[in-house]
Amino acid sequence: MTRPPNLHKQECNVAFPFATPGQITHPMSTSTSSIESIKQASQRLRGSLRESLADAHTGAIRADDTALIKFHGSYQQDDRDLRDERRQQKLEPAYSFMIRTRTPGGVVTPRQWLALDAIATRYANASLRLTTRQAFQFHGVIKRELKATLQAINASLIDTVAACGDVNRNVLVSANPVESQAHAVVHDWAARLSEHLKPKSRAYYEIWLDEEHIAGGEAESEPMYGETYLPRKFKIAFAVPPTNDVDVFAHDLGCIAVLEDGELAGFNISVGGGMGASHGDATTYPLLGQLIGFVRPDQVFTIAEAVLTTQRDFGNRVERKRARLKYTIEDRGLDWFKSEVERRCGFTLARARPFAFEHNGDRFGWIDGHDGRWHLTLRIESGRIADHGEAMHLSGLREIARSHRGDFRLTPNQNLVIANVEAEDRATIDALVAAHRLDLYRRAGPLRLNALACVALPSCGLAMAEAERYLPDLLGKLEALLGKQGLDDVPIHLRISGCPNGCSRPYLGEIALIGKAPGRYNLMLGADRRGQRLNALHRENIDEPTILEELDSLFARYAAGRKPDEGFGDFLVRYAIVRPAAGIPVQVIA
Ligand code: SRM
Ligand code: SF4
Repeated sequence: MTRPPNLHKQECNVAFPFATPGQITHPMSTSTSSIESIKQASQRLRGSLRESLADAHTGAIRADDTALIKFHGSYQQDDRDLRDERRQQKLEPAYSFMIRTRTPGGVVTPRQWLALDAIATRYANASLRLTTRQAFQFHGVIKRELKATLQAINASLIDTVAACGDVNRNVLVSANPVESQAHAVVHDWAARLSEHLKPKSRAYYEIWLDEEHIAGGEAESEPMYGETYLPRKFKIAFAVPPTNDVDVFAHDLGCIAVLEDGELAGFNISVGGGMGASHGDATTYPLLGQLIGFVRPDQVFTIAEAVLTTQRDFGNRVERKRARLKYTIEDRGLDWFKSEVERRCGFTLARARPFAFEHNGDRFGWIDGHDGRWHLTLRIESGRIADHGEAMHLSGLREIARSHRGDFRLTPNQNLVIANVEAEDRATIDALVAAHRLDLYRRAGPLRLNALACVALPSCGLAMAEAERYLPDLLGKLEALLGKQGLDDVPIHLRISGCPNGCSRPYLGEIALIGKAPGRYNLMLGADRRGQRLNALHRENIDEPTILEELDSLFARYAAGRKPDEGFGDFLVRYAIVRPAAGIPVQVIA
């Protein structure tokens, strides 16, 4: 099996020796990364977190604990807007904690919504952030309230276990799983897999929920992960064609549902997708996952465990930047990887079955569930729910949650579905949506509806440029350019990330801006709208006037030369304005 050339990538010629399971070997160095030592010494993720939390002299936790707390679903951050000022005042940075939920497929009840809203208002910065992985994030929780916040989240029957860290993360599922019985079945498999792949350590329950301590952790074991867990994060998504809203090929493990006569026949399996890259480091690059075959539903736990443990045993534990599954497969070859996975599974994968994706966006507005229930997808810009001026989004959704009898579903595009609404409740919800200006989906054009932005400044410690805070302004300027060409109604997918790590999956945007420095971005172009072709670098390190000038001229060429229904990315590729690597064929026929 070979993959087409990837232009994001410059060659890395590191040859890995063959390791036996459990061995940690890498030719570049004989030492493991420091995070590996921290995990190893942590007594299964306990570290000195209790002591860190008890230390009232600082708003921070101990350095090693900053690595461990991620496994519990939290990151230590500091307000970057205040960094200089506080440095001048000789104060420590304004430390606070981001907390992320584990919510497989992003489904919560109205009661849970109200609890999350209350937590955001009481402990965080009065906003809920819907993520690209169907989770909620709270920002700005201070150390002395961290434990109470996690307790409140758990009291709502939502946890944050393994929401971050070197483990399997929140499992994505196509966001409209209520349209058919098979969608619901897929969701159920995903939720059960998420549970199955959770770490077994009781550290979380002891530290945050005061469960009795098991001395030294000896009595517990971590059979799937071992003492050092995975070399790096691991991500799974379940797609239900024809929608690829989960961007299934961006994940370490992708499960593409195959429905036959409306029933779930099984899943096509893709492996080795990932977005992360570092500027100027040619050994890191985004990659699409590759199909390795088909499994029945009852084989999905086995294949997931086999892929995960192969990565556990052969992933790079020295260079964290190359510790993702995509590089393990690049370095050892897909044929090797597939046979190792099959050996662990004890069965051979069947040939992948045909499937076709139509798009990777969300469908806004009301959708008929054809079972007497309706689903309303709202546009939530950058996934941020707060009250600002007339846009009283947090309050509005609180009001809706008070009367809603169905559930809420987060989409992998940072939007929100008010799902399972009885026909007679639609008018009430419509009125609340309009009263709180949650009706952007009615007012905005397709560029604004489909755009994604990562969090970036001020909370993200890795941001090099703005993303979420810049998006509304940028969209206004681009909408004006599109309007000039009569392209207002053409769906064009734009994604912006404050750095090359790719949290908004920007390498799958028809237009993407990747933060390089304050006010400066790399302009990437040419992905499709199905999540099946990566874009390519067009202009490097450019400022806003240059971005607008460049896109203005490309929009003009597109308006003049496009075929009916031809996407912007497809047009740019047809005209050889950008030359991305070949992607996954539109129709995949085994
Ligand atoms: Fe991400 C790190 C936010 C989805 C690739 N990501 C971060 C951190 C935690 C920064 C850090 O390490 O200090 C960001 C916190 C910002 C903040 O202040 O909240 C962050 N990532 C996000 C979210 C909130 C973006 C969003 O706007 O929705 C998403 C939360 C997902 C979730 O609920 O679990 C988020 N991150 C992604 C995705 C998209 C996806 O998974 O579908 C990717 C690309 C896919 C992938 O993993 O390949 C992604 N995040 C990264 C990376 C690069 C990983 C790599 O392979 O190199 C980092 C950096 C790292 O891990 O060292 C990162
Ligand atoms: Fe932060 Fe970079 Fe992720 Fe944006 S892409 S949230 S800047 S790590």
